[in-house]
Amino acid sequence: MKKKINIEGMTCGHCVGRVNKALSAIDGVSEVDVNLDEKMATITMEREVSDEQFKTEIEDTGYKVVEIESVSERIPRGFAAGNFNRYNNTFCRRER
Ligand SMILES: [Cu+2]
Repeated sequence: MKKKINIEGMTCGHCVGRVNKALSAIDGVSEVDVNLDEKMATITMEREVSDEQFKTEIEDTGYKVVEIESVSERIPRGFAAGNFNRYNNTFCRRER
């Protein structure tokens, strides 16, 4: 599961580090990528984390959440659901 969060107020690498740290500390979050230019945090979750929780964490850290978008993981045609590797989010074309 992935979410993209549009964050207002980050101005430098220090801000990125603070947001990254706050988001990484949330239980259920496995990976965080914060892009300063795009004002966007991309979150990978092991299980569902509510938008409300992300919003609270980010705003407590001193930044503003503009929008939270859930990113669906579409399984490409030709791949069985079981061939989807959740660990590294890749599709494995192994023989059955
Ligand atoms: Cu900064």
